[in-house]
Amino acid sequence: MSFRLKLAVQKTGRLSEQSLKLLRDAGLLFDLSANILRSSVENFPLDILFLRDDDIAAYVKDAVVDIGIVGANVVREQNIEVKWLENLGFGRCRLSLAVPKASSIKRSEELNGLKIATSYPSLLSAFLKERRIQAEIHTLSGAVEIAPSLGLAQAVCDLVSSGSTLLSNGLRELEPIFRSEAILIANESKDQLPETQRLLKRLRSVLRARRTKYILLNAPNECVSRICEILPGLKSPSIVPLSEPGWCSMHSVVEEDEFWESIEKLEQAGAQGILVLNIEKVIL
Ligand code: PRT
Ligand code: ZN
Repeated sequence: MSFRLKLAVQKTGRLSEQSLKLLRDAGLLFDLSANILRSSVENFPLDILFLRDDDIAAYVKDAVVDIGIVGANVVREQNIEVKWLENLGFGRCRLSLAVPKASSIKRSEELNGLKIATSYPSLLSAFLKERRIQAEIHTLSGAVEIAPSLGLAQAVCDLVSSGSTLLSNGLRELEPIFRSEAILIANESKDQLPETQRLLKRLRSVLRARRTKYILLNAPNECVSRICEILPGLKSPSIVPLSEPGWCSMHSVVEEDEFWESIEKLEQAGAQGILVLNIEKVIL
């Protein structure tokens, strides 16, 4: 039987939906049903395995699977040696220190001598060591936010995305100690496999497309050089003459953030009828 790459994704949780969407956006066809633990991709030599997020990095390291999608926070906390192939742009969160709202503590250094509850003892311990803060770590496997109200700790260190969980538990964020997102990891001897590289290329084309927009605008010929300076494309913009004499249409691919910053400048430079379109894939 020919070789099939094995990819682990989270079975049910915050990364599941977006992980599968990324694979589908990359053109992979596979079936899903409620209790399925493995699915074969029809149009690529890939099997997807559905696992608990805590197990994924270890399975990748032990070559039970070749690659995996998991939060950077989990990989760093477990300190497992795997190849970090790509940041995937979803599952963003931060591991933050927080204290009760009424606390007078304003800076992390003031946690000296106190007890901090967390499910991330390794990341927290590294942070405390670096800052020379001598605090006691109280490790909990979940429901960290209620530790101060139960008298178990004076502070917590937990994942935050919107901040509403901290708020509803009467906590105030002090400082982020680690910023995380979903990442693609590989076994150290599997990252250079042709199948891994082919899949990575496909995923990167989707990720790049998600970050970029296709821009079309009209401009008088005399404004073109100024607009080119404002509108840095992947390469240089395409310029097509319009039927109206002295005018042209300019097309370019730009990072969305960059574009919003430049839009006023583009109008001031003479751009008109600006269209912004989504891109499906960017192959470089
Ligand atoms: O069952 P399994 O073990 O697979 O899943 P799990 O329950 O351990 O993990 P899950 O699904 O909760 O999270 C998977 C990954 O999602 C994490 O490892 C992070 O990389 C990422 N992620 C992104 C988050 C959050 N955002 C997040 N907000 N993981 C957890 N949270 C929790 C946080 O712990 C806190 O309880 O959400 C709460 C805070 O959210 P806000 O929006 O109120 O700030
Ligand atoms: Zn978990």
